[in-house]
Amino acid sequence: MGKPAILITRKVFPDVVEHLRQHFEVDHNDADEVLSPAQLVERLQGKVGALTTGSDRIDGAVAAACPGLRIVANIAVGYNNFDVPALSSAGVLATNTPDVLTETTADFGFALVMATARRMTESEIFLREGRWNRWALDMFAGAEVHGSTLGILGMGRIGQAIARRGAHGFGMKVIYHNRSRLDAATESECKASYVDKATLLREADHLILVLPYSAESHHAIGAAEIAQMKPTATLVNIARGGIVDDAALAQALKQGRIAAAGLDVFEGEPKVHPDLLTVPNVVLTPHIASATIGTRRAMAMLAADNVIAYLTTGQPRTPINADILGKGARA
Ligand code: 8YV
Repeated sequence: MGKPAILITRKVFPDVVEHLRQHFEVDHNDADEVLSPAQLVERLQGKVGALTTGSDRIDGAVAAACPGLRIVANIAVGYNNFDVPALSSAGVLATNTPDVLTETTADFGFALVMATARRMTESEIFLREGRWNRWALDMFAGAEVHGSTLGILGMGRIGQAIARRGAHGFGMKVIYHNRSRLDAATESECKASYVDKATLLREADHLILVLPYSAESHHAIGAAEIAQMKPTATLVNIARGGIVDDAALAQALKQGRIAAAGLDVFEGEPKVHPDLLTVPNVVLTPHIASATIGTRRAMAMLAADNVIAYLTTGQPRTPINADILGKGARA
C-alpha cells in the first residue's frame, strides 16, 4: 500500500515538505496562489490531512465534501478560519501553532507601538518626498512611550509577552482587560493590572489589541470605543481584521479623534480600507507580525509535526479540539 496523501495549501519551506515526505505523498501548492473554496475541496480529495493558513476557510461543508480528511493543521496560532464545532462534529482534528511565535509577535507588536507613537511612517514619507529642508522644534513630535500607560486588550501568551516588554523594558504602567483575569503570580511577573474595558479605553496612552477574533470580538473597537479614548492616544491592532471597525477608525484618524494607529491586520485583507491609505497618521504593515524566517519555519514545522504525530500515533502536539480524540474522531 502507498503512503497516505496530504495537501499543503500554500508554499512552505522545502525542508518542511521533505520532512512530511518521509511519511506521506505530499501535494503542495508551490504556485502559492490562494485556493478558491472549490479548488481547495478538489485538491483535498483523497487526502487524510492538510497544512492550512488563515486564508483557507475550513468548515462543515469542506469536512463533508472531503470524507477522508482527518486533520487540518493551521500554520497560525489564530484559527478563526476554522469552524471548530463543525469540524468536531465531523470528527476532523484541528491544530494550531501556539508558543513558537509568541516572542516574535510580541517584538513586532511593540515595534508597531513605537513606530505609531513616534510617527515613523509619516516622517519617512515626508523625507522620501524631499520635503525635509529644515529642522523644527516640533517636527513630527509624537507621544512618549517610556513611562506612559500601555493598555492591552486580550491577555494571552502574546499579550503577556508585550506586557513584559512594556513594564520591564520601558517602565510603562501596564493595564489589561481580558475575558478572564490572570492569576496573581502572572500579573505580578508581567507587572500588569486588570481593569474593566471602559477603564482600559479611558486610561491607555497606547492601546494594543491581542485578542482572538470571534463573533463576540467583532468590532470590539468601533466609533463608540474610540470616542472613549484619549485624543492623544494611539491604537495598535496585531490581532485580526474585524476586531476594529476600520471605517470608523479611518474616520477617527481623519478627525484627529485619536493621535495615530498602527495596523498589521485589516477587515477583508489583503484589501485595505481606502481611507486608511490616505490618512497620514497611521503605520500600515501587511500581516507580518510573526514573520521572521526562524518563526515562520518553526510554525510550519509544528504544523507538519502535528499532522505526522496525529496520523502515526494518534497524539497531536497542539490540538484545538482535543475533546474528539478517542471519541468521534475520523479513523
Ligand atoms: C499567520 C497569524 O502568519 O498565527 C497567526 O494567527 O496571524 C500569523 O502568524 C497568519 O495567520 C497566516 O496563517
